[in-house]
Amino acid sequence: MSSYQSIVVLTGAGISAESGIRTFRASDGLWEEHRIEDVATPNGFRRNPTMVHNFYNTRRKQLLSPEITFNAAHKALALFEQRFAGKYLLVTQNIDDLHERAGSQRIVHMHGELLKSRCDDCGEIFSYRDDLWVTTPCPRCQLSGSLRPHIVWFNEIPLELEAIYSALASCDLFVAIGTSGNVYPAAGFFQEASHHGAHTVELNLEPSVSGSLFKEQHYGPASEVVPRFFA
Ligand code: BJW
Repeated sequence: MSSYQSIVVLTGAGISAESGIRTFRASDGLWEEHRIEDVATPNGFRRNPTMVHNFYNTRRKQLLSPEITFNAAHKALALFEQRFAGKYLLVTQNIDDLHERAGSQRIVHMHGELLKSRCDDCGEIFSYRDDLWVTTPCPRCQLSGSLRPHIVWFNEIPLELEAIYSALASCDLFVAIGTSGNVYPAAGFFQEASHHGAHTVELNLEPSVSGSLFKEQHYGPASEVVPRFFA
């Protein structure tokens, strides 16, 4: 690893699976029980904000429950960041805060954060650990019913793309961890990095849809393969 000067790591739901947070596309995943159009699109929220708030309130409560803690994979990334002398960026698609709890600092939540809310009217973002209701007024502009989860839904533009593409253009190592490669633009990041000359690595429980296109692959639970790779 000491031969690399600039590293981008992309994480997905698989890194938090062993912490007890469900992934999306597994047979027991979140999308088996909920229609994406209902709970993860701007139209779904417009149609039934109460149902969408309930969906995220339930997940917020679960994330804050004592049994949910970061695992060895989150910790290995945080320790690696501390000792790596070069440029490093952790891009996560996850909306949980387990990377932060493990100690990661240079991190971008491209699909938003579960413990934040945003005012649709004034745009202010708030730390939010309580249940969010349709009637909760915006603490800044006082408008009622304008708060929404600070989440990037389908057909919305992911966050901090400029910083991400800039890091992808200059990295010499790109590592994707625990993501199925189904959701764009994140699913195309390895090709972007590779196009600019980076070595690309997939760490996953099983091959993702584009696993064979990575230059190096290691398969197994994140709590085992990630600490081994970043040792
Ligand atoms: C383990 C493990 C263990 C298990 N150890 N591994 C056609 C029609 C309409 C739209 C599109 C279209 N084609 C493309 C689009 C765009 C669309 C898209 O990609 N759709 C696809 C479904 C086709 N994308 C968007 O709309 C995005 N926005 C966009 O494109 O804007 C336009 C634009 C972009 C760029 C520039 C300019 C304009 C927005 C996408 C938002 C995604 N939001 C969600 C919901 C977030 C909120 C929530 O959590 O409720 O984000 S969807 C969901 O999927 C979530 C995740 O971040 C994301 C990725 O999932 P992930 O992490 O890969 O999880 P899984 O479950 O799929 O996979 C888990 C993996 O872990 C598996 O591989 C397992 O093997 C592994 N694993 N246990 C290691 N122990």
